[in-house]
Amino acid sequence: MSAETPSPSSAHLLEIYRTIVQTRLFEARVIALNRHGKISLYASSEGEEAGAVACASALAAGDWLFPDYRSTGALFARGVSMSAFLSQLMGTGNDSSKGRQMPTHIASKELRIASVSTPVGNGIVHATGLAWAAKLRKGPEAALVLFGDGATSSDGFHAGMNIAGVHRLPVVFICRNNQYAISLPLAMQTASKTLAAKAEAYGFPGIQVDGSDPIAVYEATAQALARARSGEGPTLIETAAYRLGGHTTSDDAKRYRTDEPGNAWRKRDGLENLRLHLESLGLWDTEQDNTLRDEIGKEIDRCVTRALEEPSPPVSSLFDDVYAEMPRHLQEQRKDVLP
Ligand SMILES: Cc1ncc(C[n+]2csc(CCOP(=O)(O)OP(=O)(O)O)c2C)c(N)n1
Repeated sequence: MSAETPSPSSAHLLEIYRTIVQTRLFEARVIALNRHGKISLYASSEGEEAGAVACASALAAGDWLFPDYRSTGALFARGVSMSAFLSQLMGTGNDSSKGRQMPTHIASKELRIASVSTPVGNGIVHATGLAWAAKLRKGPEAALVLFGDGATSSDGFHAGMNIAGVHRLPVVFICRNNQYAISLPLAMQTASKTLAAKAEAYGFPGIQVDGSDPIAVYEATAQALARARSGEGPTLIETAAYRLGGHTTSDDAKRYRTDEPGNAWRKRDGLENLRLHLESLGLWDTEQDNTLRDEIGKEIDRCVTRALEEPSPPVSSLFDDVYAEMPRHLQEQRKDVLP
């Protein structure tokens, strides 16, 4: 990192830590809700929260975030409330997409968060498109897109990286290398020595950062965003991580891998790393940590209780929002469904 690397202030570091803890506690509850049949599917980011929170914390208000389905920490860092996310995960009437999207596929125009897109790698193209538009309009905003190692084999990755390099677009690519794409290990995904190396072919820098070091992730992202804004173009940041859980709550990772690597990665926990760092700076102690966890736990209780009481979206809403003028076949279907 260069001498000008923007480092997070103490207040910002504490905020990042709180958001990482919030993400960990929230996801544990979401998985319990899934087991109780209240949420159909969830992709846990356990062990990867620190990287997601840290990179999104480097964004400016006017920038755009393009998350994927394993980006909960980034959503919280960007300002998504636990209530709004629970409504989305449960598909209640308060969900902005009215229960029509897969769980985790949240979007917010106000917070400048593009919708999670199910096809792997799509977000890369969308973020590149936004960055291209920003450049043409001479806007100040940059785009940050999160994706996994498996997405580096997608069409979207190559198309997005190529155009971003050609036009020196203000976009930052964060590739969470958590070493698995569902059951496919990294060695079967690519023969490249690193994922960061792929940037070289497209003519811009690719760097590797430890995803369990939130300060390093923040600084690398802040520096890449600064490059993007000054017209120097894109950056690919590969964050080293490990997907500790199954691919989603519907996956059983024991069927295709052993527990040993995960056990070793648990000791590299970004949450613990930052907590120890804050303690060493005299900014944090065990009592504050217990209080924080207690407060967040109670807030999660309140949000879950509220979300469970929210009514489902009305069936009539199924037909809304797609066509300015509803085609005849949908009008007929609507008549069949509604009393
Ligand atoms: C184009 C496309 N192909 C396949 C899938 C099915 N699929 C969903 S997630 C996933 C794995 C993605 O792995 P990775 O990008 O490494 O992210 P991770 O889940 O490990 O965080 C696959 C193959 C899909 N959604 N889209």
